Amino acid sequence: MSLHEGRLRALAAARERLGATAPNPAVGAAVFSVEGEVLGIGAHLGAGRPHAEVEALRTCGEALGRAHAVFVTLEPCNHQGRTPPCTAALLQAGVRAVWIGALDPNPHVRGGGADALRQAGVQVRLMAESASPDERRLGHHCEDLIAPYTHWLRTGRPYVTIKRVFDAAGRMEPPPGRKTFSSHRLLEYAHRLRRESDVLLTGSGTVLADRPEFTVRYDLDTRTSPRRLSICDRRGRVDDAYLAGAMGRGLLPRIVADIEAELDLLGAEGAHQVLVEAGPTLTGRMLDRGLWNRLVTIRQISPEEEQVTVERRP
Ligand code: AOF
Ligand code: ZN
Repeated sequence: MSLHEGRLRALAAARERLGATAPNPAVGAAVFSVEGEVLGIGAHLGAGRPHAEVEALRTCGEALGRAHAVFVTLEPCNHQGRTPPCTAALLQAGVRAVWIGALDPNPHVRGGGADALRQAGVQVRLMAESASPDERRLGHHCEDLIAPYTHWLRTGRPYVTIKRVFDAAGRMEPPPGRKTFSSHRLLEYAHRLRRESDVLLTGSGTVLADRPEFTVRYDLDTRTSPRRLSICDRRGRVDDAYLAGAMGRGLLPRIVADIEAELDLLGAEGAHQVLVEAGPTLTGRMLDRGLWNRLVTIRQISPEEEQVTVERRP
């Protein structure tokens, strides 16, 4: 495996954890020997659990003595939080070079980990500043990976992804009796969007019309808390049986009157990413009020063909 492939595997390991680490970011790391052999790969499992670097060093096992360089998607922390500083763990393992995918946007951390490593004589390289196009691209992927975390730190609110589906006639609601996609690829994509979110947000209209299950297939057994399901229901129309059913499926439902107040509350609770799966009324209201960061539009062109477009709010 090449150095670059090893780094991509660290990025993939981090992506697997999206939606399971809040209020911490998803982070992945890879450990290399001086010859560039991959000795270990690890990811941060969630708040209160070991950081990615520590996990990656642990998976080296007996090869740990040969650890020479570490790639980490996020700048190693230099502070005592719920876990000890990663900079110390890297130094203790005898690591001589650290490649950083993205600086930590946390203002209390940013640059501190990189500086501490440099001061200890470790060669530190930021992917964003690399002369290699592959490394700069990797840096951008690492920044994209933490976009919800960065947004949450900056605004105190979660990053909002709106998913909307148009049928072949351009109507936004799914046709009666058809709640799901025909294409396996799209169904998987829709489930991945749910899995990567800390919160699912919908409206009473959708609940009453479709009684959606909001299950998250391919979920991680490492998630430590149930996923929040926020339901905008100003008129109190959603029945207790639906809420009880949602709890039975491992969701944590909450009836919401005011979307903006709910985004503030979710941010205060540490949620980084919200996925909106709602009907035209709530979706339209959130778009009109600019309460979104990413808009995923799925058009069903024919029963066999669907088209996906993704827009990001500048
Ligand atoms: C890393 N590696 O894998 C992660 C980092 O309370 P703690 O100890 O878990 O620290 C949380 C903070 O550490 C978090 O806000 C972020 O700045 C950083 N996350 N850092 O070196 C990791 N998850
Ligand atoms: Zn750390």
